[in-house]
Amino acid sequence: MVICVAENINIMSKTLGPAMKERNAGPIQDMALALTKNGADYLDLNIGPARKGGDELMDWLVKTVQEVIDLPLSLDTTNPVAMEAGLKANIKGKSLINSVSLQPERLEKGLPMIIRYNADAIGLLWGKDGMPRDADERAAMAVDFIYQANEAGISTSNIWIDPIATPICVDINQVLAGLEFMSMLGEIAPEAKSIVGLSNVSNGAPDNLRPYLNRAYLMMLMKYDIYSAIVDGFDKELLAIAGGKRPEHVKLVHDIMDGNEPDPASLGQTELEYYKTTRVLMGKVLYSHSWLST
Ligand code: THG
Repeated sequence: MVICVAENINIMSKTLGPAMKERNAGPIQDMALALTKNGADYLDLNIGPARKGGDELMDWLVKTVQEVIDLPLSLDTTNPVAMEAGLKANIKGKSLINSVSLQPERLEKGLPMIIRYNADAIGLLWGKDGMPRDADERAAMAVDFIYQANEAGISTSNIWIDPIATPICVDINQVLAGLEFMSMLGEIAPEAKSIVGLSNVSNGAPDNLRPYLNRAYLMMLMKYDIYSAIVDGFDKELLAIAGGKRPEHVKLVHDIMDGNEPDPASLGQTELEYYKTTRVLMGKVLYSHSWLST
């Protein structure tokens, strides 16, 4: 079972963005109920950088959502004042702070909030010099993050490490580095949890094809016991995979990763799609928007 954090309540959304700005609860509560019904485990409340009035917005958003559902919340903002407002407003379950990074200022403000509000936090592997370039840099940053959290009195088990997924159409090497890092994390910090934003990988791909990339990448990460994922909570097939309900597809993907390639001619439609997508995500085939039809 992979914990699913639904990403859909975000200020970039064409419908919910305006609803947040107008403090129009209806569309947001409808979305929260729909995501809960689909089986999401957490709801990510993403208000972005929210420089102006972020604290009021996050306070309102948490209360609005908690009027209708009981799921734990992931509070997604880079504004520490808005983050604290959300932590204060939350009256149900343990909050997930999304996120604390290795940037000195975010670390300084973020770590004490974990303690003060008895929260979990996503440890985003983003440092002074930006994004890590490969799996080893991710490993070094994960060790550094966990060390600093422990020094501040935080248990490793409260940290969900996020290696930062980036779009396949921008750089396949980062997709591979994320996987390689996940294969290392269990040894680096067995008590740490992990989380990956699956939709980041398919960003820029045609909308109707994004689910193939998201689902295949999830199955690949499951080989290394990924703990949780940030997901499109309306992709029911993805939620089924995360819930352990597609063992035959997961096995196919893991076999391909192990070099046990099936004969493509023997595969059904869905299996063939996962076969092609896994090979693209492994870097064996160059990504293009038409990867499924060639
Ligand atoms: N790690 C962590 N937090 C994150 C991310 C991550 N938060 C933000 C992001 N990545 C995860 N959230 C989203 C939200 C929406 C989309 C992708 C990731 C998305 N939205 C559609 C689009 O842009 O085309 C629009 C959908 C809509 O209109 O609602 O793709 O990696 N810790």
